[in-house]
Parts: sequence; structure tokens; C-alpha cells
Amino acid sequence: MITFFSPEHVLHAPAYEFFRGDRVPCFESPARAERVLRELTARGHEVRAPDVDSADALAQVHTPRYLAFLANAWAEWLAIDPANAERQPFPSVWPVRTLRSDLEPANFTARLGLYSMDNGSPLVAGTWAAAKAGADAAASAARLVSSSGARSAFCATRPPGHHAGADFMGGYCFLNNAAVAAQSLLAGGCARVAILDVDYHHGNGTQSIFYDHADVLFASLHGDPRTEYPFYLGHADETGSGPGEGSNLNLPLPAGASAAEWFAALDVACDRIARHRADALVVSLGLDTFADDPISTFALASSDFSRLGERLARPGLPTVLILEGGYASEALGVNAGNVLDAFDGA
Ligand code: SP5
Ligand code: ZN
Repeated sequence: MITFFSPEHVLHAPAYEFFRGDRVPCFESPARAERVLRELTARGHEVRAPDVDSADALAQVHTPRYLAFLANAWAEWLAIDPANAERQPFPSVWPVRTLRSDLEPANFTARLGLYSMDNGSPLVAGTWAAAKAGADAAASAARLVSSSGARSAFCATRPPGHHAGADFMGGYCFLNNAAVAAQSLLAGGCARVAILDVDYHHGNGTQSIFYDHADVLFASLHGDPRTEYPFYLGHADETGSGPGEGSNLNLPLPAGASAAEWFAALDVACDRIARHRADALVVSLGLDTFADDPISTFALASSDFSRLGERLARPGLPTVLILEGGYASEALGVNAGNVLDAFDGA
């Protein structure tokens, strides 16, 4: 399977995030993509640089004012104080219920809050460049499977994307790569697309972007939002709205769920995907379901990722796989490689 990888991912390397009021090293680190790249190269996978500009797809997925904010955020942060070059901006105020989000405040931190769902997505000088390169990888992978006849492609990209909504960042995510891939597949001639999100965390951004779309099915298995991030979306009663009613499937699992429970839910999601009659499949491939993941509680072993790859190949659809979470960096390469090799071998 061809892998798209951009060295520009290293430009997004924040120094810290918050945990219980303390600064802790970021779980979402450049080492993640480097481990994946090294393992895939060692296993003989072809690695390519992104060769499609995602600008058109991004304009479909995100709002103009959010894209403009993200592209200019670092310059604005520096304009406040040149010493900010050594500081990470974080939001401290949000337009929750009763407050207005239709107007953009002039104040930078107020706009950062407007465009953020949490304070857990540190932004640095190279965030836009890295995230844009990741979105380009998603658009490139979509073009490869929709126009060259390739069966599948993988994006070894970071930062991840599935928590980012039309106009907000969150959960280490800035641009929604899976949504970019799905949108690119639609633009490339697919009438119906299915997105399967197997990250430990619910893909709230992807769900919300396609919630009223009948042509894009979003199916997700994840830690129950009653106890797990992102907390405010991902429940089983979220089934889509308007024309999209019935094209959203959430399969929340209790924290600590076993691999057997997880694979049973995967079968339910795959059955729903089969009934969607999709022309292509996008997989939000979070690997934080791994037993040793430092921020998650599922129990998949490295060998279970082979079983996952085999299951993902079964629908026989052109498939774009996109790296999302997964924070046990040492095992990340092997776990990603196991998915890809089993998919290729199926
Ligand atoms: C893409 C993705 O997987 N995003 C996950 C975002 C999770 N954000 C909350 C992180 C909370 C970390 N808590 C540390 C617990 C250590 N025991
Ligand atoms: Zn995750």
C-alpha cells in the first residue's frame, strides 16, 4: 500500500500540554510519525510526498473564517508581543450557551476560544504548515484511489484531524483529514462514501461535518463519552439529521472494554457500511485502542491490528486510511504496519 508522508509534520512540535494544571510533554509528538515511517519503510512500503493541494476540499469542509484564523494565527500571536515566539497560545474563554459565536472578537485569545473546543490543542509557528501538509496527504490519497485504480492508500500524517469541526480545533486536531479525504472522493466521482472511525476517541468533528449528509455514512466505535474525551458527542442516539437521518452510527464501548467486545462492535459497524453501498471507504485509523496507550483504556494487542487490517479489506472498497491518535510511540509503527500488511494480504 502506498503511504503519503510529509516531512513538514515536524513543524508542529509543541513543547507542552496541560494535565491537572501542570505542564506535561505532548502525547501527540513528531516521534509518532517518524516511528510509523521507519517501520513502513523497513517493511518495504512505498512512501510518497503529497502531490495534491487540498485547498478546494478544505473550503468544503471548514469555514472561510476558521481557515483564515488558523493560517494567520501565529503571525497574530507574534504581533501582540515578539516574546510570544517562545510561548504557546491557549484559549481561556469560550462562547458557550447564551454567548455569541457569530461575531469574531478583535481580541486574539477570544478568537482562539471561539475556534477551539478545548485547551488541549497547543498551536505553534508551524502548526498551519504541518496540518496543511497532512490535509494535502489526505487529498492525495483520495485522488490515488479514485483515479489510478489503486485499491488503497495510507496517510502517515500528523497532527491528527477527527476532532476538528467545520470551524474549530480540538483534541490535538486542526484540519479534518478524514473529511478532506471523503470530500475529495465525492469530488472525484464517488456518489457514496463511508467513514469508519476506529480511534479510541469519538470523531466528533467528522460526525458533525457530515451529520446532515445522506451520501456520507459516519460509523464510529469509541470509548463511551460519558467518561471519555470528547465527552460532549458520540452517544448511540446520534443518528444523523435531515437528509442525513440514519447515516450516523455511534457504538460507544465502556472504558476498559476487551478486544472481543471491540471486534464485535467492529462487525456491527462493517455491516452498516455494507448496507450503505459506498463507492469508497475512509478509515480514521486511530491506534490508541492499543493496550499500552498512555491516555486510553482499550486492550488491543499488536496482533489485533492485523485482524483489524484483514477486516477492513473485506468490504473490497477503494480505501483511504488516515492516521489519527495513538500515543504508545514505540509500538505505533508495528501497529500501523500490521494493519496495512494484513489489509494488503487479505
Ligand atoms: C486524536 C486524538 O486521539 N485526540 C485525543 C485527545 C485527547 N485529549 C485529552 C487528553 C487527556 C490526557 N489525559 C492524560 C491521562 C493520563 N493518565
Ligand atoms: Zn484518539
